[in-house]
Amino acid sequence: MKQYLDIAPEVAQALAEGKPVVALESTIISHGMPYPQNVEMAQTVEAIIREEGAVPATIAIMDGKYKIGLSAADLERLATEKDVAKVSRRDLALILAQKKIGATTVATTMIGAHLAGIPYFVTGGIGGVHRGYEETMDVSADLEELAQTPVTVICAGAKSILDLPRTLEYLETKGIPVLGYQTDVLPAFYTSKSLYKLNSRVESVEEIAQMDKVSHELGLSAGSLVVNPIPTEHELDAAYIDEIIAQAVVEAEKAGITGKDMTPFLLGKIVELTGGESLKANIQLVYNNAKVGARIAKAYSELN
Ligand code: PSU
Ligand code: MN
Repeated sequence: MKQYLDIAPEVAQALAEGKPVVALESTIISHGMPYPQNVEMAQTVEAIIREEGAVPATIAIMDGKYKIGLSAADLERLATEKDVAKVSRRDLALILAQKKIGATTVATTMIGAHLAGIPYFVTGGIGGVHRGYEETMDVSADLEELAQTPVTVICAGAKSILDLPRTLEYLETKGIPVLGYQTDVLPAFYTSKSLYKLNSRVESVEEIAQMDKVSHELGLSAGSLVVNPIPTEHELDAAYIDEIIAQAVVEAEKAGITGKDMTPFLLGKIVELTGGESLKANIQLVYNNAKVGARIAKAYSELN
């Protein structure tokens, strides 16, 4: 597998020296946000991670390689090109073999990070069990990846385009720790709180790093989730955004959207229906996750 890795020199050096590195996904750039906010977000997230003293490693598939650490030109390509594939686990081999350009989801960013030896990955929200899954069987491959790949994912919970309580049940079944960072309840992406109580709460980045160390030493080989609430000054009104999401879900059904197109469709619809308000919140929560994720990665590197 390593023959397919193309690790940027700065990232390789940081890893060799045991310095903190934070992985970032690229589907959020190519399929999760409109241009030009997507590329601006991608650059700013990297800058925040650097300010915190860690090295960012945005991951994507390009030229038959799993690229770990991208240039500004690579970010621009992912943000603007029309034929960027959304690459989940099942797509990985084909897109590499065809030497196409592909954006990595949470699942494939975890795979790449793990291959490169990066234990931390920052994003906005993960995929999960979709509403109406009883009919569609739409459960994101992100959850299966979390069950088998030992990377800690820092996110702002999941948005209620998903069935949040069932997503939590699935995570429990698969043995995936969900740590509330200074929260008792699952954050719901656009809002800092949901109705769903978590099993575990942590107060500090050091506690998270210590748990990760034990988990790796035990060889548990599962990932974990750190759920970090959106700062309250940036959150949206719960009733307002729930209504918008419900409307987006109905429109997806009407339009006959299925499979990998579902999440990007819903994200786009929500941006449209909120007149861009949801995008602002989305960007701010990613920045907040980058700050916390870099601090956890630093605490972890100081333990080793
Ligand atoms: N949630 C977001 N923004 C995103 C995604 C999810 O708020 O960009 C992306 C992530 O890359 C995630 C993927 O891994 O969607 C999940 O897609 P699916 O539901 O098709 O598994
Ligand atoms: Mn799906």
